Parts: sequence; structure tokens; C-alpha cells
Amino acid sequence: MSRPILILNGPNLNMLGAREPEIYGRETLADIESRCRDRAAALNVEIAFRQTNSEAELIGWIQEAPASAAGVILNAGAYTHSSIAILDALQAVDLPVIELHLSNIYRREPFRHRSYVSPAADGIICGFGAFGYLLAIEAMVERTESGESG
Ligand code: CA2
Repeated sequence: MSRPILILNGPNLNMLGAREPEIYGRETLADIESRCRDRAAALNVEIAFRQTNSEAELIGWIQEAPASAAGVILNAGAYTHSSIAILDALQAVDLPVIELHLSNIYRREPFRHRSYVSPAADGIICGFGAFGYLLAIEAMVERTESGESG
């Protein structure tokens, strides 16, 4: 069995569906996970889907990824805009990384325009809501199964 794609979600994403539906949509994170599992099954790949509000836990999962995962899809939430520690962790990991956001961070407040994740990402998907998670899985499967690196 091949290694799972690790889908990591950062702070406050456990609140999805509860507030700000005009920005983040009405689906809960559990709804999104369910859609991801359906898409992964259709593509015949495994996923591990996680959320934490802790920067340290997110970094720990990134550090452990090479031992168990095929690639990392990361919605780092607000840590995207603040965490050099997450950037350092990602840069130490020799795996494909896709940066993911529900919203188009470049159409929002200026402080969201800077991403500390992007320099470590193979690609970025943002602005497509929950559908972006499915796009990211497709892109990761294409990247890992074709053996592309650049
Ligand atoms: O668009 C995204 O996916 C973000 O990563 C979401 C983060 C935000 O800080 C980033 O700039 C962009 C915030 C997630 C918090 O979501 C909530 C949803 C409902 C209620 C409260 C927070």
C-alpha cells in the first residue's frame, strides 16, 4: 500500500461552517474531510486528515511526514502569515508540498498577502473554497505518481 497524502489544517479551521460563511463557505471541516476521503478513494490513494490549533503540533507533524507520507497539503491558517518556524520545518522536508487556502488571500487584507509557506511550496491553490482541497489532492497525485520534482 502506498503512503498517504497528509492534509494538515491549522488554527481555527475547526470553526468552519460556524461563522464567516461568505468568506469560507458553509461546510464544516468534517464535511470537507468527507469530500476529501471520497475523492481519495476515487483516485485510489490514502489520506491522513488532521487539524490543530497548535503551531508546535503542526511543526511536529511536518517533521514526521517523511517517515510516513507521500506529500503534504497544508492549510496553515493564520500561521501562513506569521510562522518562520513552519517555513523552516517545510524546507527541511524532502516531500512535495502544496499550500492551500479556502479564500483568495491576495484579494483580502494586505497582511494576508504575505505567505511564509509559499517559498517551501511546490504549488499554491487558493480561492476555490472547499473544492480547493479536491484540487490539491488531484495535484498531489499527479505530482507524486509522475515523479515530477520541479
Ligand atoms: O483561506 C484560508 O484557508 C485561510 O488559511 C484561513 C485562515 C486565514 O487566517 C488565512 O488568512 C486564510 C483562517 C481560518 C479561520 O476560519 C474560521 C472560520 C470560521 C470561523 C472562524 C474562523
